[in-house]
Amino acid sequence: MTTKFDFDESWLSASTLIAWPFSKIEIKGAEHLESTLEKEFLLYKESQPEGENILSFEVIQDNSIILDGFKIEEKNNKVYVTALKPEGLIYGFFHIVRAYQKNEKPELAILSNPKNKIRMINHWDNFDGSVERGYAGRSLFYSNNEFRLQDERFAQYAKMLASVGINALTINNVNVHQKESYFITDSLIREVKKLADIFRTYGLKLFLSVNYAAPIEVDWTDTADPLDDKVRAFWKETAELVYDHIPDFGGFVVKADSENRPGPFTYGRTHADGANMLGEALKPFDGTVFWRCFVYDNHQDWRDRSTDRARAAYDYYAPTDGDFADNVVLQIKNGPMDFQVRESVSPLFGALRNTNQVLEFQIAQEYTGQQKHICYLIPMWKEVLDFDTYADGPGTTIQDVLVKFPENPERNGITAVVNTGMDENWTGHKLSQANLFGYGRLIWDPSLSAEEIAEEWIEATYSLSEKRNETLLDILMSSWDTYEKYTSPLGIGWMVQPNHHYGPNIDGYEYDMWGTYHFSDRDGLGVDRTVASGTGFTRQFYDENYAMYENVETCPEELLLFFHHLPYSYELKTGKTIIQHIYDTHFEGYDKVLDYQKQWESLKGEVDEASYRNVKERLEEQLRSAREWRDQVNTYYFRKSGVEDAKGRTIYR
Ligand code: GCW
Repeated sequence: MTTKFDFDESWLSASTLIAWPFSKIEIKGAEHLESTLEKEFLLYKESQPEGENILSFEVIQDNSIILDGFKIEEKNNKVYVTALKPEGLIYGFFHIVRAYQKNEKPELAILSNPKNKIRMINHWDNFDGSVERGYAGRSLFYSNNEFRLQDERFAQYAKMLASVGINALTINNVNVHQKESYFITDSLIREVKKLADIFRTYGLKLFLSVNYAAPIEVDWTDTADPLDDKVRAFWKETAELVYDHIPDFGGFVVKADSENRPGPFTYGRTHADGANMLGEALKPFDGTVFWRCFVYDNHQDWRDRSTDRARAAYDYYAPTDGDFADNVVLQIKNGPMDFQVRESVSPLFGALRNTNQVLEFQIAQEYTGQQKHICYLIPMWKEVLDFDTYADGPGTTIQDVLVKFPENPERNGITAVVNTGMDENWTGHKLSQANLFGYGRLIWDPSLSAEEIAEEWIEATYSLSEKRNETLLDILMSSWDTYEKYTSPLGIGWMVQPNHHYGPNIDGYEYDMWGTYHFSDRDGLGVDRTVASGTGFTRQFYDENYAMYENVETCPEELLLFFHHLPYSYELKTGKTIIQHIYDTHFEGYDKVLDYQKQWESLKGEVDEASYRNVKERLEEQLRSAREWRDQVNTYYFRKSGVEDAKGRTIYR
């Protein structure tokens, strides 16, 4: 019925299996996941029917396995997958699928434990079927204010997510509008339950984004004051209703007092008051509240040079460390601004020592080409996870912080805004699938390299010759750098078209209220965030990083203009001036897209026709857009600075 959307469109294709030596499956203790394992097994077996070996799954006690990890051992023509939980068996199964997509006789023995407990995705889907920052068609879940009936497609999706270890999801936008406020009420909870039932069959826990002002929105009361008894009663009864229908419901994600969304500030209360009130309602059911920290002044006056949006989350939340209930988790974007192609990490990581926390990435390519441009994001995320906060001396990476603070964290992990929709290939741009796949793989095992992950995706998705494998790998691995080159330089960000955020508009946000400025003038550009002469954002980091960023000599060059305002004539380590660097990178970035076109053409016949056309068409748009970026940025800075390109290339006057 839904063959259009079958798993051949994802990295799970049986057609890329090199072998499948198993003819029989044995399962013990897999509980609600037993039939899932059986079903999956049959699918792969049918495609390679000649196997003789036995694949055995069992939930056991084993001290070497932690959380929902798994162990695989081989003995006498039998492969044993063991885990502490049924979910671990599923992850073990897909590990085996990947192994046979890569190799005819893979070495299967492995102990694989996830680094992060919570491995989540967030949908920004609206009930009307639109997707906020969605670039892969309409919402998977809704159309015209109704839940879609696409059970098979949802099961496929659940399977894709589980295959890379994702274990939780929200299904609606964090901007919860009026109609979506009813998801947690009697009128719609049965529909939500249907989805929870499907996702559960692949081990995923369902969460909902909720409107902080839901008690007002659904006409229960006229306030959302967290200390008001009626408000508390609303949330308590709501939690009871939700868990009545979905006993393993995960909990709520909340965007409050953020970008005009309601929140406790309206009532003179703190975010701990608001979040803890929700935490209390969910506590009897062991539910979790994810409270987003994307809180800043979005009515800033560009004339005011003392306010710095980058400072906002730390300024508010760092002093609240320890104020939040045990089942409340602060959800923090990777950077202090907003998913730019390059920004520093959020200094809240390492500053919050007694607070549950999840890091939020954006798989959806809002600021990185909107799934029309190729931008493989794993290298960026790896840099974030590997960043040394110095919170407990050298070597306290963000990844360590997430498993260390608070002590024995029960609810920490990583979440991300997802990039999927109704498009046949799930992600609009076929190569964007690598970001979803890679996200799951990376947060399961952050020690994997971006390259290894890209290779895994390529091998799971296509059957390419070795040479073409390398071609595609090269495209993916260089794509973030390429995108950065032809867009905004040296960490400055924000030179995008307002609202939809696609394509260049250098001054589009320069005199706006969002706190997103680059301060370019005739002499130079960049945001001075130093203590010495700027906003003092640098001081939010531990001493070592503070010193590194504060000093222009030691500030990493890719973030130079994120932290400093510098003249065009400033000389970089390459010996180039900033203005020459701007010209060079913009020409190089564009040229690189020309290379991608040639490289992609060489893959014709080796990738399926649908992929081939999809990427080819999108590369045409990427080239058009890169040219626009190149010429607008170069012209803009030529006009500001009056400095000629040393290489005499065409810069429009
Ligand atoms: O990046 C901004 C997006 C908004 C989004 C917001 C957020 C859901 O442009 O569309 O709103 O971030 O993260 O809350």
